[in-house]
Amino acid sequence: MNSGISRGGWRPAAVLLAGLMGASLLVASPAAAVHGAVPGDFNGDGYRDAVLPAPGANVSGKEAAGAVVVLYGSAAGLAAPRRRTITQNTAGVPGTAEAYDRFGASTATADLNRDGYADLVVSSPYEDTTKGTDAGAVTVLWGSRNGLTQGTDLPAPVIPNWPPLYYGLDVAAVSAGPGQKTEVLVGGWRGAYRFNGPFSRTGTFAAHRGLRTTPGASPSLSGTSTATARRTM
Ligand SMILES: [Ca+2]
Ligand SMILES: [Ca+2]
Ligand SMILES: [Ca+2]
Repeated sequence: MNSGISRGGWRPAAVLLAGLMGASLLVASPAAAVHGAVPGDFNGDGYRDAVLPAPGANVSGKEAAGAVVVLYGSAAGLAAPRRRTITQNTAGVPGTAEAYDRFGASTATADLNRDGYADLVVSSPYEDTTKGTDAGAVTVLWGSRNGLTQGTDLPAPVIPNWPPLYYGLDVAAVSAGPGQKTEVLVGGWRGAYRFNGPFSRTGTFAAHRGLRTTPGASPSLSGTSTATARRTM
């Protein structure tokens, strides 16, 4: 469950982030209040919001279950009182906080469903699922007028002889245009997975594929399909 990362490895980052919360992040945002015009604006008020991942966070006694802290911006900048902590135990978020899930190990932001509200991709690469121990999980938290309140899973494609492992070690998201131009890339131990839009906040997407990496060989595409995201844990 805990392979790959030492138990205390995330604490220095958490301390650094705590320091940033009290210093450089508390600056005035120059953003104009235009809905949909500001990257990283989860509640569409025109002010960029900030994400502080805390994958080493203890959640209800579960060590390193993980959390992300969202600081909502305003005309006065970011401030600790306008923060919200999100875990797998938060209502509307798939899954349950368990020891060493490390929810928040990687995050990425883009407006995946093109509704004007930025969305947040959050991984928990040490999640145990029906696909195996430490198979990993990736969740999309959808932006709305009330911020990030609902999430759906972005499950690894089912590819024969290629079960996911540490799915979500890294994530990236791009919203470069409608449809297929919107993408989420998920890195795992055995390769990368690519999801194409259009995405919807009910958890659907158009297509995904696995880019398998074999030592000493060139990466090759291992599977392509059309699917609806559903948690199978
Ligand atoms: Ca905002
Ligand atoms: Ca979990
Ligand atoms: Ca959105």
